[in-house]
Amino acid sequence: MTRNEELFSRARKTIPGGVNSPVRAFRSVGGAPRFFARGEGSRVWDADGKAYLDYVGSWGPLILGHADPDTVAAVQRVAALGLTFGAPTEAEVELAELLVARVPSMDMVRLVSSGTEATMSAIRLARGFTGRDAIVKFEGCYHGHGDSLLVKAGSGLLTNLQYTGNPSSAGVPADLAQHTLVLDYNDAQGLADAFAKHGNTIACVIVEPVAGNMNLIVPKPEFLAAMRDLCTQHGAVLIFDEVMTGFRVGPGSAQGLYGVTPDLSTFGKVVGGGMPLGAFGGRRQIMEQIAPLGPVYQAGTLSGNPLSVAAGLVTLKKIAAPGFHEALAAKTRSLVDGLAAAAKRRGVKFSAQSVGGMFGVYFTATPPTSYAEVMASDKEAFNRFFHAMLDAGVYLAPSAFEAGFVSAAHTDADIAATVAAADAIFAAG
Ligand code: KE4
Repeated sequence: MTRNEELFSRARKTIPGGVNSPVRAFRSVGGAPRFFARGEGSRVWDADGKAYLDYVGSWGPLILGHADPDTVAAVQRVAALGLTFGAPTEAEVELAELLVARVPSMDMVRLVSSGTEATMSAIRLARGFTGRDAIVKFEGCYHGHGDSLLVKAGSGLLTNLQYTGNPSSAGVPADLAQHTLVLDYNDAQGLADAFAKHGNTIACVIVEPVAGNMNLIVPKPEFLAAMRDLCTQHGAVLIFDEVMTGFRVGPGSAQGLYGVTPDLSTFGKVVGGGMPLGAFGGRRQIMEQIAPLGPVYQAGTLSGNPLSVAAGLVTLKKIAAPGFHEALAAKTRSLVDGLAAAAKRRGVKFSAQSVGGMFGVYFTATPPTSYAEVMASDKEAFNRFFHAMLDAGVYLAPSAFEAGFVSAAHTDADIAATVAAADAIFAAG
């Protein structure tokens, strides 16, 4: 057995599925997950000492790459001053001011410890603000594992495919799930029809402004615009779940890229620079409903903890450098263009696309634009490609239903080596 296999066998004795998050388990691609021992820049090393070019980047946070020296130094410096206080600190105010400055739709923001906490809190806030119970989400979108959002959700629930019921997960009471309306992503007419029927009962619409949890799906221009208009018309709160897209698809996140202003936004991943941090924020009138100011309770022992805040501040400052996002987007585009060109040259039915520093690869002739099209893609072909790339030292997301991520640490040589590995695999058929 390899060290990875030994560790996986040992892990399964005490951790359900041997992992602390289902998508890590390789259940849809098969085989033993890689246990990583070290990361540096664009690379990770597994328990057997094998190196991989990493295109998961811990599912998005590592926009600067692994063990960014400035981020690590900031965490080390701050850790020596105390790990947590359970009391306000100046750095939290600095981070809140930075987030509010970078996200014009946010007058105020609350720091939490994960994307799930951010979306769960934003949903409760929308319900408290409107006094309504119904929420709208889209099939294949994943917003963390809060009960109301585990309805036809994406990410690990699609990967494992046993969770595509309604609700997606056991343990979610039917009388809670009934308040979650699930519509089709990119179907503006379907959204309009839902509002026509349920308009005055809908507390909020929550959407991934670029979907990344059913692989990458780009929003149709009219989809987000219609959502904004319908929420305004019916007094519903529009929530952009930017946990994945935040500061990933551009300096203004997805709302800046598409020019649509949500009422609330949620963040995670990049804003913590690899440490546990999430955030939700929006219009002052809504945010002032949050405790201790208002009647909507929300709390957290480690919310805004010094180490996560330090990592977040360094990361957000570094990615604000002139040209950072343009360079990241160009590098990511060179990856997807290179992969698509190699597949075309070798006659393989394959497509790929990117938005900023995130990308999708598909074993379909053209990139899917809907959940149904994603589900029609050739999952087995992806799984074979995944393992062949893994053997070649390239670590893609271990699921056909996840997006990939490029970091500033990926070099042109890394991209070229990745394309060359794919070309050899496509050539081998
Ligand atoms: P976390 O609670 O995992 O920090 O964030 C939940 C979340 C919320 N919203 C969006 C748009 C997200 O993509 C996520 C988490 N993304 C997955 C990857 N697709 C996290 C990986 C995992 O579950 O282990």
